[in-house]
Amino acid sequence: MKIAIVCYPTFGGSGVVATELGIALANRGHEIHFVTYKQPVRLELLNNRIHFHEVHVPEYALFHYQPYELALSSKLVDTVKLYGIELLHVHYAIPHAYAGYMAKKMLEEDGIYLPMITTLHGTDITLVGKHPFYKPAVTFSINKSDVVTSVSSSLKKNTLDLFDIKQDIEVIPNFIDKRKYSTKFTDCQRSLMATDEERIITHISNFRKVKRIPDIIHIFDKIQKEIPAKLIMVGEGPEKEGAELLVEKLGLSDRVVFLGNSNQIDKILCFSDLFLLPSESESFGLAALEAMINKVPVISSNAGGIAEVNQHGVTGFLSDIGNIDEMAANALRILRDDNELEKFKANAVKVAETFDIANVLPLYEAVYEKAYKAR
Ligand code: GMT
Repeated sequence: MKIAIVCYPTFGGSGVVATELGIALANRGHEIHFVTYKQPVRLELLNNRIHFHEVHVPEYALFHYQPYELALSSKLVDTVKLYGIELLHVHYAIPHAYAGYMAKKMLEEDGIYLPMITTLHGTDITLVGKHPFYKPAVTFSINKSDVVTSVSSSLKKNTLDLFDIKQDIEVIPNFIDKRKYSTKFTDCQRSLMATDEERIITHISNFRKVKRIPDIIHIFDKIQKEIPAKLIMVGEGPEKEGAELLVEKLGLSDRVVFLGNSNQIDKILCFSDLFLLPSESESFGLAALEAMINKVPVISSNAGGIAEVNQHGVTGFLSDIGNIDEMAANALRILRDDNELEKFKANAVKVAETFDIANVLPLYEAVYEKAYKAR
């Protein structure tokens, strides 16, 4: 099939999922066209099955806000006509489902019917989409999608609770490609980060408020008072500066490393002993799954869909949002004892493997088929 994928091209989970899905579909023989404002960060190789079409939004001084949705829907119309695209998959309702629907309607004027799949990722529903300013448009564009999928049961429930949805929502979980992890890194450079005695704790995110970055630092503070440890903070975002100040205030500067955004997270996770994800809200927690496939147990909150990934007492532990004492105590339960750590590491990878793309890709192909046949 010739499929256009619309996503945010950034380090955020929705962009990562959309990109990895596109690459996997191309490997299965589909022709994939990414349509977005920048080449997705995880997209390294373009070839005759993977194309990238940049949406340009010219700056015009009259506009207080430049009309990205308009440019995106026009680009979609052109791309569909030029390449004979048969199906549109938009990731993130805002504004992609809305722009996709406009493209659909414009194409219908020319007798072209383009089925549209919308995948909900979380923030488009739980944080931004439910705001009264956006709600009518988000409800409309979800209801006008030919197929709607959500990345967890928890997100499906939230969507049905928050919006007046007339559509079925199919849960298709996020995934990893276990083949990528089947050969062990031989260059896992742990010694660059910590001594043999130290445990390495990692957090990866876009440092937004929802990630509760100060909780991570306080949890780590409690851990390092009991055992030798280092904290590696990967990513960029609005909460980073405050986090650096907090680290300094708590006298932890020699134990906490801020690495910024990275395309090498597997290499960082490769030498990590524990992953922290105490988020306020998380539809799925792709970062936790990526940690688990790298044999890293997870200490997390029980927000949203995290419990569908991190299994309490098996791959790590879950606590109520903000319960940093319990999170630190559970982290120490895992980290203090080599045998316990090994047990959690083995469980983490075992559970992560159930999210292998080989199990998930057919689910997407089935919904594509369904939408295509119904056109
Ligand atoms: O929260 C993020 O890190 C980014 C955000 C996004 O919009 O890309 O992630 C959302 O989608 C991911 C992929 O489906 C999920 O794994 C994240 O849990 C979800 N974030 C939230 O729900 C806050």
